[in-house]
Amino acid sequence: MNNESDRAEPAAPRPELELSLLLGGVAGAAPRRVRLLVVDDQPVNVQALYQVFAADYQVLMATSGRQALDLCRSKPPDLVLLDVVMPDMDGHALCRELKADPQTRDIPVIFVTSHSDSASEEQGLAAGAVDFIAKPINPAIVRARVKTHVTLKLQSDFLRQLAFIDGLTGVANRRHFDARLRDEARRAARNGSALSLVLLDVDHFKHFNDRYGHQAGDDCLRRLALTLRQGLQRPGDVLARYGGEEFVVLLPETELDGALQLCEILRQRVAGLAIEHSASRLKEKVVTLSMGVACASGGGPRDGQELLALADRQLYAAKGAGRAQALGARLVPQ
Ligand code: GH3
Ligand code: MG
Ligand code: MG
Repeated sequence: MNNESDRAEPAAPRPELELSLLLGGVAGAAPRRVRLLVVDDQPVNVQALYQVFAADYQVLMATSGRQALDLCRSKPPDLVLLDVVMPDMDGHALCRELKADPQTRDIPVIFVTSHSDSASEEQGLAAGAVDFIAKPINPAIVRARVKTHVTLKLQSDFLRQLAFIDGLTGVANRRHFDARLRDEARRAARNGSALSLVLLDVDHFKHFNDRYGHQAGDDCLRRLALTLRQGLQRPGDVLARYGGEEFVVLLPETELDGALQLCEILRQRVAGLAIEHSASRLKEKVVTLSMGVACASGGGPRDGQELLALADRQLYAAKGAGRAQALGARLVPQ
């Protein structure tokens, strides 16, 4: 969460601060500066817009449609200021391409144009632009329009993100996890790399709720989620709430021994929390997890569900072997 001093910033907050405020409540979302892309075949026009925005935004620049398209894919901006008349690919064509690609279609485009007749405006809107700004630019107007559209973009990014976040714990939800599992299984097949998956289930959690109440149970799940997230070792690792009192971790490019090492780190971290569980049937009266690990090496699983099913069987075995432990297996290629 953001602290009060963030909220007490001057009346006109800087855009990057607004972004961090918007995303600040979402666990794992790293705040970053808002990014604009200015596209014009005349470098002097690019410079003029750069001067207007450099203090408040990260400004990327392109002098051709092609270059702009490449930038939109490699370093997606939050808004594009786009010249209409350019050699090769003109502004309308670029805008249509951006809107046709799911990866770039949510980036708002504002045309900056000296053709302010209604036919040209109609054409721009049909190509998917959100607004028009007349050349020569008036800095105050450009700033205000950009601020409005950037704010709308950040709000819709935030709402889109919410659809993939678990409301109780703030980590990714099952929907997000399912999509990542599909992607990572494909990537592992393409690169011939290993992929591991860990299912984690709280031991005797029903007794925990019965003893301490559902609220305390929810609190416990939140603390576990935070601790597990802090225990992940690589930026590509994915933690999600799989449902109820179960979490799942996806570990790209990780062999079975690496996955089991991570389980040990997570076990120690959860033990470090020492959340009292006097109703546990285990000897230690603290909250513990059982973990089931599945690994597909040398090209990943044929599909992610197979990996999940194996992890589930290992989890079941870990429960049967006394809980509070991790068991793992390799997926045998057929
Ligand atoms: P085991 O060690 O075999 O996993 O036992 P368990 O009691 O953890 O497993 P079981 O599947 O019998 O019960 C899971 C319990 O988890 C049921 C429910 O009380 C609790 N639970 C599931 N989701 C939530 C939740 O969102 N909040 C709270 N507080 N409890 C939940
Ligand atoms: Mg369970
Ligand atoms: Mg359980």
